[in-house]
Amino acid sequence: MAEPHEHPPLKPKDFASDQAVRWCPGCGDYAVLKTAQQAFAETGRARSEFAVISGIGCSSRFPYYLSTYGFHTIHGRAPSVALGLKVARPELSVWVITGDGDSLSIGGNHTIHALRRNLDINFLLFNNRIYGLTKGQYSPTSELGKVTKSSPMGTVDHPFDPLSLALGAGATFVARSVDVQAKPLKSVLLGAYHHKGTSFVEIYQNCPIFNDDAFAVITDKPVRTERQIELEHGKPLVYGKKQEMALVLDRLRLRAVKRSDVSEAEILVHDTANREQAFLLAQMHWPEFPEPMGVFYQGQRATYEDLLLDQVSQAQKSKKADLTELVYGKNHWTVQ
Ligand SMILES: Cc1ncc(C[n+]2csc(CCOP(=O)(O)OP(=O)(O)O)c2C)c(N)n1
Ligand code: SF4
Repeated sequence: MAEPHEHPPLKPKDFASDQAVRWCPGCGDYAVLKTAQQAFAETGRARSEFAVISGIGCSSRFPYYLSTYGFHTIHGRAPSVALGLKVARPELSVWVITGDGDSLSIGGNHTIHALRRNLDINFLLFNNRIYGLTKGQYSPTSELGKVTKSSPMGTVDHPFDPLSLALGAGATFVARSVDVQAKPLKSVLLGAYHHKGTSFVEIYQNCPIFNDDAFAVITDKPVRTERQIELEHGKPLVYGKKQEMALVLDRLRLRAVKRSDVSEAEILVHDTANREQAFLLAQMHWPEFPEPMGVFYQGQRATYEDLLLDQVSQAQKSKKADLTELVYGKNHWTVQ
């Protein structure tokens, strides 16, 4: 992440483009767009220092609506285009905008390798558990048994858990938020922006047309505090209307218990540096557990572009390039 350049402070509306936003009324993408514009303005960076890369899907229309640089690329390939751009222009703040179909189905391979490489990019996965743009087929995050146009008898597919996948692939910043919960979403987006390395943020996004209320059971206002748990580094993992519930570790397994049934010392404390704990948290789902929101894991390791660009500069210093020597090196032969 490069230092901000000098320029007058920008407002969220400065990040809005002149394009008419064409999502269905009530689509969760509107809320994410608004929050992203706020977060971008808060970074203090110029619009020309952002590049937003998307694949194909409703969510992938995002770059049109931001007054930044951007590409609307091909289905599932946004991570690869982002990689090329970040290596060529490492000073840019690069964001990948993708859907659950785009990044986990056709783009699954590109996604895992981007995460493994730890490029300094920010990956926003809009998870609505459906293919929105192609009108409602099931996706790799649709729940088992989901009835859709492409699975009239219910899916027989076991779904991906995107955050476990991201942790397993080696992402160094892994977080989750909800489209309409603007404050925590903005905080996660800013956390991703400031993190050096690949940030992976899953956003629970409502598609009212093809999969309405997919997350309502945990995102509806009246039930939110009982069914979500806010992750805060150094804070005990407690939740509920009166913070009366807690998480404890029992023989390497998480257990949700009444706070009054355990001592305070037994309650698990959130540690964003603890990857093993993050894996356990990523597998928590309602109704057995509350669903965690916020930063699950944040670690540090060298980024792909830094390692690669170091190597390039070392090679440039070491000797003069000789293409003939490279082509006719030790291992060549003549076919007669
Ligand atoms: C090579 C290719 N295969 C298939 C498609 C059809 N297609 C377009 S978008 C899409 C899935 C989009 O779903 P998701 O990524 O979840 O995004 P959403 O529209 O829900 O935001 C598919 C299969 C395509 N455009 N290109
Ligand atoms: S189909 Fe769903 S995801 Fe796509 S714009 Fe409409 S509401 Fe949004």
